[in-house]
Amino acid sequence: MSQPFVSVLMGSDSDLPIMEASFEILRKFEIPFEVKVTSAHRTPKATHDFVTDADQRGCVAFICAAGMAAHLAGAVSATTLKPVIGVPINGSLDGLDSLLSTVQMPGGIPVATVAIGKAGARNAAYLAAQIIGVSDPGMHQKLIKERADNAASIIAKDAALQESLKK
Ligand code: RP5
Repeated sequence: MSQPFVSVLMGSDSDLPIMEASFEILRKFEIPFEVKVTSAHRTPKATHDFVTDADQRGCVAFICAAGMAAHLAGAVSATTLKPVIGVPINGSLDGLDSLLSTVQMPGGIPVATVAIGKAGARNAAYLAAQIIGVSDPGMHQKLIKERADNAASIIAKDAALQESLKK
């Protein structure tokens, strides 16, 4: 891919149902992306090689989803200077294990950690869009419209609620 793109990495295919929420937002913003199942623990060398290659091919940001002792985002951040967004997957302990494993990085090797589960998967894609939007005015405009649409939908929900309460 010569266009800037986002790489979405998952520790296992069991993370896929959650990460579909990320793909949906990336598609909405027309951001090219690739998806790879690769594990910090089970395939460490393949993960390193994939990230190095994606980095050289022009990946602008990595989204890394993993559950349990979730070290994928941290391992990716250790391999690249591109922004790394970590999505904690709720595979066990309500996702608290993966949240702490993802967020508690030592100074100098950052992982931008989002919420556990689907909300995090969605926000990872929004954050990637915002990273692209810093230098892409078209993406910036799309984000402005998205925020306005989001606000309009909440206002509409409130209006519907107020109507239903009158009955
Ligand atoms: C993590 O272990 C994966 O990201 C997944 O969330 C979890 C369980 O993996 P599977 O046993 O379902 O392959 O590395």
